[in-house]
Amino acid sequence: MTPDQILSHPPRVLTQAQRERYFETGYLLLPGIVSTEWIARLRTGIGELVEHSRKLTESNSEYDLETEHSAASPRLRRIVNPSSASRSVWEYVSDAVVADIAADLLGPDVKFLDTQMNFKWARGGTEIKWHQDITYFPHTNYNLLTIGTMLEDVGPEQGPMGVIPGSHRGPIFELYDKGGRWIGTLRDHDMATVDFSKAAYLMGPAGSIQVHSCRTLHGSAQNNSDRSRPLLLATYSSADAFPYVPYPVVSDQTFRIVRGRPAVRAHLDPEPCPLPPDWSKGKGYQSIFVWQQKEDVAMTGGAP
Ligand SMILES: O=C(O)CCC(=O)C(=O)O
Repeated sequence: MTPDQILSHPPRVLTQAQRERYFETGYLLLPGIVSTEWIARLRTGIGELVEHSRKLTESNSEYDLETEHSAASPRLRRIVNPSSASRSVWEYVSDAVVADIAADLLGPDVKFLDTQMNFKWARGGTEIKWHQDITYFPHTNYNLLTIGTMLEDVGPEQGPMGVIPGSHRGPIFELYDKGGRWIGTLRDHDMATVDFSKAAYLMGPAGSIQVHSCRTLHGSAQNNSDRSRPLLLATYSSADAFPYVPYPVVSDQTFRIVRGRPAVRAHLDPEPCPLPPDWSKGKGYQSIFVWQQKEDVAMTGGAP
């Protein structure tokens, strides 16, 4: 669907002006839109998963731990697909305001892809370097987005996520170094082409929502403040977008239709997208942090 086709459907929760702004800028910030009841449920659900992490001494496919993590003092970078482990998180992302926002921006037929719980723990929570999400999971079209729910207040010193307005209409960058090694972030010479003075930083009280298009350039700094910045991210596509390489973090919820109906045809956008490594090979997909921080074996891409 084109933006005009999406906008021709009546909205569920957003105003027409908010929808138009999203298509214009590639992002949206909705301060304090989620109810305090939902935020309390999500904090409880995520808190239970953090409790579970006390038993872990190293990262696994679901829990990405900071090196300082311990049973006495958990420190997590991320939980992968917390919606698989927490009923509250799944009910929230599949049947609450976030799914309606996705329908307002993707069209009435919406497919759920994954959730990521990014903690950005107080006093050192890791930087996320600049990238576009679509290069991690190319689809037949670009109607994909990620919705972040702020579980705590987010201010400038906590490493809020920054976006480059309008970058969703610009080039899609390759995320390999010159040796063909996946780095999951822009190369220096591509970074030099971006005007970072235009960055908008997404902040607000707990219960605020941020949305970014899969093509929008974004990143966030290390959190050196005394307050963590837990951000629950949910990624969706229009039902007629299909991945043409293995999706990085599949759960039994991935590809479920959460609004409207399944597509009977794929929508094909003619603009090609750079390919990620083959996530079905080797150790497969681990975490955005692993490659950006150069912590593990190289994944390479390009022709087989
Ligand atoms: O948590 C953030 O600040 C950025 C999230 C992000 O870009 C990602 O997880 O891919």
